[in-house]
Amino acid sequence: SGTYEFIKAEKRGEKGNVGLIQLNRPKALNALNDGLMKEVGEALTQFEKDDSVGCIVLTGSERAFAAGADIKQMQSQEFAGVWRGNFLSHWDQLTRANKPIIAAVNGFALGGGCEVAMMCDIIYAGENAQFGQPEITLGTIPGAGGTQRLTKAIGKSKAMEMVLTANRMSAQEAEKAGLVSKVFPVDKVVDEAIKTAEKISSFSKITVGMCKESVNAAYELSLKEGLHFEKRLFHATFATNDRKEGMTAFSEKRAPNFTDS
Ligand code: CO8
Repeated sequence: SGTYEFIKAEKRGEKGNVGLIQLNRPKALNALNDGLMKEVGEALTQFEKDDSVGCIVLTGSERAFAAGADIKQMQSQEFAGVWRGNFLSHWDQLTRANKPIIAAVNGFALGGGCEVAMMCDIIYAGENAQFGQPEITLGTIPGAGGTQRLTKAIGKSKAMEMVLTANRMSAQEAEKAGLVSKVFPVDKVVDEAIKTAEKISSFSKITVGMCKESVNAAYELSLKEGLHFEKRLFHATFATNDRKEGMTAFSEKRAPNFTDS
């Protein structure tokens, strides 16, 4: 893992099979400037390439996951420039990762911070987490999925209310609404995310990748197309050594030894 200005990246877990990316711009509550998002992309590329890493955890500090896109960086921008440069379009690199990403969210996850968490595959929240889309207070609108992924995650009425009022949602409400899968004490959430990531990393990377791809297809495809896609991937697992090993190990009452092949 290289040296970064705005993030920290290291391998964690007993077997070093978890890639941990920590947003580290504490004075600005991890506001997501261009440099920070570029570094997240670089760390992600490293962990995607690293065969020993099976799952990635993205976190911030105990006070803030991220308080949004960098407002000071956006303040002086004008329409023609952001349109021509397709401003912030590179953020979606997170959504193209093959390996699963768990967001471990403490404190503020606002605007782009909430959107980045929603780009991840699983969200764990600390008890102090607060999710919100306050863009409307700045005269702008969510631009990285806040009107789309949030609506799919918690439904129209709750999403509409958050986007139109800027009201924040607590960790407990977010769990109830299905935005996050589990809530933990603040000082435990990263460890719990790493534990889950270690478990995911213990399975075949091929199978993990197929599970992720297939669940994500549910967001894009009709039920009929999605079921067809799933069935084809299911059939494809029968071409892998790891499917054979998994079923053989079960029959022989022993632990499987997956080789990612
Ligand atoms: N951008 C830049 N700086 C920020 C940001 C931000 N989003 N959030 C906080 N900071 C800075 C503050 O300016 C302050 O800096 P300084 O000490 O130099 O004044 C420092 O962080 C600490 O913040 P506060 O003093 O405000 O701390 P408080 O505890 O009083 O308040 C809050 C914390 C409530 C989180 C408050 O900082 C806040 O409201 N922040 C802005 C939240 C926000 O509106 N976020 C949405 C931004 S817009 C956005 O994300 C659009 C996304 C579009 C993405 C499109 C991608 C394609």
